[in-house]
Amino acid sequence: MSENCLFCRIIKKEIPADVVYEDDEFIVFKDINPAAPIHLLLVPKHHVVSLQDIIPSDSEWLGRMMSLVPKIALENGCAPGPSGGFRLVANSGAHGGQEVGHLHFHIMGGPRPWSGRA
Ligand code: DGP
Repeated sequence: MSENCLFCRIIKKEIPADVVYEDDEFIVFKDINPAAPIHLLLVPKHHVVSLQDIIPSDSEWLGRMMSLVPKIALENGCAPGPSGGFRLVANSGAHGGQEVGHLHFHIMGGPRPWSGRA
């Protein structure tokens, strides 16, 4: 946990969020500024700043995080199959457009049109 990290504070329930999924390792909540009809943030509970910090020994929990994506998307209204689907975005660092310095995946979906500029 990082004292001044916004997402660590959401994980600790110090700041409210619309949580749609939670387990021992991950939390998923609705983005406060949605760029699509469905816009969720999938966040590991331990503090990792961005994908730039990922090393090979992270592959197991990162694999579990990736494998949650389709389950979370489908359970929260993204339509299945080629006519449905979702967008997955991970902004990393300033040049990647990252604003919150705690690794998160944007999961966006719902009927088009929408910008998806997360
Ligand atoms: P990024 O630019 O990739 O770091 O995305 C950060 C996202 O976090 C952005 O889409 C807006 C969202 N966000 C920022 N502050 C809050 C908050 O307090 N609550 C929630 N639910 N989302 C937030």
